[in-house]
Amino acid sequence: MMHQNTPFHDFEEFETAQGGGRVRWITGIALFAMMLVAAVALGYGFGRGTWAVPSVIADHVPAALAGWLPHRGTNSEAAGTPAALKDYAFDLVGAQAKQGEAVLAVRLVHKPTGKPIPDAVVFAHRLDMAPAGMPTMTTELEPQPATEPGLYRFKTNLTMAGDWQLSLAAKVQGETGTLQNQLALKVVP
Ligand SMILES: [Cu+2]
Repeated sequence: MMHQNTPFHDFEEFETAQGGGRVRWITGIALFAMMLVAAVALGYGFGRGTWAVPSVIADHVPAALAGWLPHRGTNSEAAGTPAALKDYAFDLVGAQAKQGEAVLAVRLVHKPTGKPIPDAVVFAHRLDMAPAGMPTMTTELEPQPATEPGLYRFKTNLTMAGDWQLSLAAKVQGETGTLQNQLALKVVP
């Protein structure tokens, strides 16, 4: 064959190539397409929470990033929370909200003492309708200034009535690791 190791230079060359070359060319395209589909499927799985990042990787990701990693969507108190942080929890102020624009407030408390934790770095990284079977339906979350210590607020738009889930992560001063909580929110029309 003429072009053992060189790719085809133009379409005409492809057209006039003998069977072997053409088959290899088509196989290459098919392979690429399959990889593309696999990659998209994997990404979709991550988005839906079907896949979780293996702990081997997740454990070594900087805390600032960890909150943004995809994680399984169903557990309330995420399994990834280190033991020292099990004493901390988020509480949603008002488990019910009206449909439309809203400011959600969560309180971060140290459970044994009941004290609010004011200086945590809090990420509200996802608000979605996974509990209503719509894990891909998400809405915006915009951090707002705190109005009292230990209270963290986020502006959002609750576009649909039903069951929502707020995924939060926090770095607590003096504690290693990242606290991860998922809070249920009921939105009424
Ligand atoms: Cu929905």
